[in-house]
Amino acid sequence: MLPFSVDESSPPQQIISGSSLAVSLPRPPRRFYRHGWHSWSLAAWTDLSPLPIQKPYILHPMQVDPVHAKEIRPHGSWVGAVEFDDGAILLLGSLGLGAHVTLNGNQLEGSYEAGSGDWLIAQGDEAAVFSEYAAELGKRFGLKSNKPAPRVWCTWYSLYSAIDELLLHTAIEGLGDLPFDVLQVDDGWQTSVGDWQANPRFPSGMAPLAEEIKSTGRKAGLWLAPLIAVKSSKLFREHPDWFLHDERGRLVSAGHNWGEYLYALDATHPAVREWLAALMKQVRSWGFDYLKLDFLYGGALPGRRRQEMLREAAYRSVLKDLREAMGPDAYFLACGAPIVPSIGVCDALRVGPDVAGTWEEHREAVLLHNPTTPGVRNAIRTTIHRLWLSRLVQADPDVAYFASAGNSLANEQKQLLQNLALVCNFKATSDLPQWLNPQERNDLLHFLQDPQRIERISPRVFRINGRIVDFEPAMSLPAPAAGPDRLAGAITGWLGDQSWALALNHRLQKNALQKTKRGP
Ligand code: 9PG
Repeated sequence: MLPFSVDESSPPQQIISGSSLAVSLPRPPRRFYRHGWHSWSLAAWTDLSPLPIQKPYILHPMQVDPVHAKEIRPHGSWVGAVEFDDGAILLLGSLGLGAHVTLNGNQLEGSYEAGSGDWLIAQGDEAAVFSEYAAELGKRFGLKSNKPAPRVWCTWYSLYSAIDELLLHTAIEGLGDLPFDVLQVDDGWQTSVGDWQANPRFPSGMAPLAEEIKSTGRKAGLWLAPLIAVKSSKLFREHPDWFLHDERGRLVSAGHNWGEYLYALDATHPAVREWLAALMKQVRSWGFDYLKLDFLYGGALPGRRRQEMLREAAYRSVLKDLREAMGPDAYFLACGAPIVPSIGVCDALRVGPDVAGTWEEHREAVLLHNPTTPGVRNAIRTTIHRLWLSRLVQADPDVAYFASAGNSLANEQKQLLQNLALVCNFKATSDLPQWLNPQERNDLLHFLQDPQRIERISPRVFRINGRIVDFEPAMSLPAPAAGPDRLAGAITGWLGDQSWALALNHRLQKNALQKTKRGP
């Protein structure tokens, strides 16, 4: 490990090459900036105590970088920073793929998974060091696309997977002339995750749906998770050899969702590459010109690939192929996506976990120490800590809510989320038109159409059209479970690791959804 030290007389920015680097800190730090691996993984300033290992373990491949999931020292993907008592920041950030930064006592250590690469060491205030890091990444990975930021209505956060042709038709009509640029169909249209054909709830097929959306003068958007498949899919049953295996020849888990195990495609396999390109061409030929490609971390999981290469390099290479196959005119939103390897390839990147109709769940936040699960507080916290990415990519903070029906958010919580969308300049909602009262519909109209003047006053405080907005209420992390919560956490964590319990939970949620989709 290359030793390196900095003090007040060091230049504010230096670029050093090496496979691993240990930067001795001039004085003890008080906080650490953690940067999670992909869209949903936590990004936040934390104190220096160990962050409890998040539960359940079965979800690690889909929520954090599984290679570092059990690291208890402060650590992060590609970049880490420390803050000293006087507020000064020292950042260590890799300018290449497959790197990790850990705080080890009074040393900030960075190392590449394989080979070596450049590192930026920057000192200054928070805004300055992150802006420098973004600028250096931009030189190597590419800059933000010049496509205008779209205003999106998406099906997920109202209808979830319970979508069908008729419901969408009603929603499209109800949206009337609200100024959305994109109507995006999310999860629920496909036969199975892996089998990307319209299911029986879309008897007319996908092309007429895209056509109907486009007849309203908007782009048609579609959700797919092209790099993973569920165990029960036809794709997995017919091509088990297309999926990522480990050194011992066992399948690599990509997590557990939709009530079953997920597996990741080995995108270095030539047949997989052909299949992916054909899939992109197919959805484009149906008429969809906005693609939300999700669960993309599947392309960068550790495992033994056909063509041996760094896992993040394999991911970036397939991402470029997907982009090429969909064509430069398509708008590409990457979600569940490893952050740095997606820069310069997609148009927009989800920079936080999912929102939900709740602020925070005690079970997830406290019992399971899980800051990745859907919830407004988790989404705001991580997104605010990723705003420095805005100069590289359109940062998607996920949707905002306007309806009082269908969620349990307080007004201030809904407003904080709406303000987050303004700060990111990425405006989206899933609110069903029939759930909005006239006042709420009017608020949504103004949100979509009014220009905003945004000024950043401090890392967490903004002035939006003259109004002061402070995101502080969403910033801290709940204290680790204590007393009876510890036992409850152990039991909940154990249950969460049982595939049957997750499958049962999935069935219960699906049934509940069938009841609510007719209206709150
Ligand atoms: C569709 C959804 C929506 C949503 C995506 C993604 O368990 N998890 O950690 C987990 C996180 C996110 C997630 C699903 C599961 O949601 O972010 O917008 O498209 O898929 O299924």
